[in-house]
Amino acid sequence: MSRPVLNPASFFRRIPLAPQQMCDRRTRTDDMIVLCHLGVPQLNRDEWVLTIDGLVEHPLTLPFAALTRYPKVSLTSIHQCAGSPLNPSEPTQRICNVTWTGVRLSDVLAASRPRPDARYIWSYGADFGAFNDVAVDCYMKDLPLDRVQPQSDVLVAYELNGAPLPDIHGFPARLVVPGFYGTNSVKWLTRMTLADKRADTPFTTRWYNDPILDDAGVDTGKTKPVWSIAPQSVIVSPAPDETVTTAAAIEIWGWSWADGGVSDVELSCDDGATWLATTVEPPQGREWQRFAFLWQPKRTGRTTLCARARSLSGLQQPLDSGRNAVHRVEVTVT
Ligand SMILES: Nc1nc2c(c(=O)[nH]1)N[C@H]1C(S)=C(S)[C@@H](COP(=O)(O)O)O[C@H]1N2
Ligand SMILES: [Mo]
Repeated sequence: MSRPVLNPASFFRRIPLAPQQMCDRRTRTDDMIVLCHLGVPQLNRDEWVLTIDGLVEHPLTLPFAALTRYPKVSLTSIHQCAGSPLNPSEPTQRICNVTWTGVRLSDVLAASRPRPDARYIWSYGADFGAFNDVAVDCYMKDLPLDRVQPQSDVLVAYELNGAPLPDIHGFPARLVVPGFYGTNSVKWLTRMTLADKRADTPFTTRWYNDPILDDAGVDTGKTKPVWSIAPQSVIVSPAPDETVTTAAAIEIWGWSWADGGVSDVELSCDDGATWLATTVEPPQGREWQRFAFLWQPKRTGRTTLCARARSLSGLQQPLDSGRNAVHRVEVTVT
């Protein structure tokens, strides 16, 4: 395929809603994160094809109409940008909760008959160019084949919130890996290659890799890919700098999420000195979970609210370091 036109032709992004604006359970498409490292390829759905090759018995070349003949599935999932790969431990809250529709990648892969030695899927986007002065032939990520067992919820998606994918979100089709950071959900998907090892490209082995620390917190010199979403939470209400009174109890609420779901969220109304249990919704598929706490403020003055989530797998949100560090909201009590 000849190279598509990119418009915009280089890095383009939109930061999503601030936590106090995340009032709706499902995020409107116009309020979502947009993150395009290399620009936005302008693709024609009638010319687009998805190639499946590498360690497969039966390579496939699927035009859009052939892709959509696989059973159609929809799911609502958190979709989170891990933050800038140039500043990976900066805490961010680039999160939304949206509905994707498409086909199961496992159904497509079954038709290609992966060979027993296939362990990873390398996914290629149609975008190309330079990011941070490093030239690449395309955006590319890899995924363990284990994540794509039969009936897995990894999708090749062609709709977002019930409408065709907008061009900035990957038109005409993209990968969606629910529970993994957004960086893994390759937009403008054109090729998937099955391989017996990880892909050695800037987006797979250089950027989007976190240092592995030992039990004492010391860097081991090894890294791990930014795949599974760590537990995190945001306080939606009250908003920063809001004034509350000792005269009435108010509801403090927000969203919590983690790959595999959240088991509990604790809240502190004194900047982490003491923690209280909140009421958290049970996990519903891949969606974020609302937590709430009825707070009766007692002392007047400035105070800091913070929430910390724990995943069902037992990980807890760190107080101060890392992309998922707790979100703090300062309010005034009168
Ligand atoms: N082809 C391609 N896919 C991509 C990217 C990209 O630059 N090119 N950015 C990734 C990153 S870092 C994120 S957070 C998500 C953002 O998806 P969205 O813009 O549809 O919200 O897309 C991912 N997929
Ligand atoms: Mo991202």
